[in-house]
Amino acid sequence: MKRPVRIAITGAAGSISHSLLFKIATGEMIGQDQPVILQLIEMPQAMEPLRGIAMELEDCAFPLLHSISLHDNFEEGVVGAHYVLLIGAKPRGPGMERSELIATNAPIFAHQGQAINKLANRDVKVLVVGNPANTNALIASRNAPDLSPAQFTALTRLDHNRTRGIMANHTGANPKDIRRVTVWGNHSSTQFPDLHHATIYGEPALPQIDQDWYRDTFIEKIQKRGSAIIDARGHSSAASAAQAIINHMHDWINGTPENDWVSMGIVSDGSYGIEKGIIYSFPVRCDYGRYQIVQGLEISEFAREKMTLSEQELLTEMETVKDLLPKETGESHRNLSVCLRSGTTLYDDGISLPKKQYLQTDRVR
Ligand code: NAX
Repeated sequence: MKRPVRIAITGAAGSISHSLLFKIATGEMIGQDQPVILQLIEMPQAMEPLRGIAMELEDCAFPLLHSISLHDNFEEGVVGAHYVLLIGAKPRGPGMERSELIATNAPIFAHQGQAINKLANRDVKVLVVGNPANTNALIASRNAPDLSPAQFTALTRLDHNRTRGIMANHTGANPKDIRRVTVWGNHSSTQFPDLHHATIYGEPALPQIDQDWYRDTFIEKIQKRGSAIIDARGHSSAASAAQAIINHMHDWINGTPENDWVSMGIVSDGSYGIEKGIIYSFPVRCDYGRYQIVQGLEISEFAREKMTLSEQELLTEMETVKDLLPKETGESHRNLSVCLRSGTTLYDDGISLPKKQYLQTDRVR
């Protein structure tokens, strides 16, 4: 049995976490041989519901769940973390503009970036889920000068999975036979679900579907899927977001399948002409706990236009939060050639958080 790893999660009593925590504890995220320590972080007013969730986790008797600690303070909860999932964010209220949402959440992610920089494991892998995910990831990363920008990512895997799922339903193929789809850009309605390089049963996907349907219906359907789910359910995607988080982290840690790639929001190194330094969703392949952008894909005029639109949106968002982006990290974000750092050097670091400890077992020490 391996030594346990520390996973710090914000928004741990929220809807996404309610599906996610149980999947992590069964080993779906990292592996069936990897014990986990959950460091759950919430707002002070949500600590009691969080305690209830910890009780439920305990009641599942998961063999891989080494211990749980509960925190209403980010600094305390992120100590020694090998993985940090930033899910908690202020939700968009009725009539709230996207720019207001950005401004409200920005200082939280600046603060969290600083704390991760100081207190997390040096090989930490960070995934930002809370919206606006790409820009929040940028803020966190720019506020972590001692870590590599490549250690910070934003979730666009839900959009990637939606692209495959809806294509599978449309064509009758099994989702596993739909490969090499890409979601470019921002996790917003400007994202571009690209099927130009996709395959179905190993053959190019586009000739197998109606071009007008792809351009006029499919793209918008993916872009607006989040809103459609809110309209139908009255709440934003939760279980599918949890599944996407599992997929994103699993593939980052364990590698992507042969003959395929995934979409991840990562710092742009200028590939495909995208402005360096923004967090943009690219097609990536992962191996040994690292990722690299898939190079050499042909970009049509149609695709370029859509990719640029999303890039422009991210540049505008960056402008909105520029006061929270320290100048000294600008250079490291603009001059990143390959996205490599953070392998799988994971070990028990001997840190214990006794006061906040909820569940402790000694099976895997
Ligand atoms: P919920 O409102 O159910 O839960 C959020 C939880 O976060 C709450 O319990 C709240 O108390 C906590 N929280 C808020 N600020 C916090 C902070 N500073 N530190 C610790 N905890 C904090 O939202 P949920 O449905 O779980 O969604 C969470 C976030 O994910 C939202 O911002 C949502 O917009 C975003 N999403 C992002 C997706 C993506 O693909 N990137 C898809 C799903 C989702 O829409």
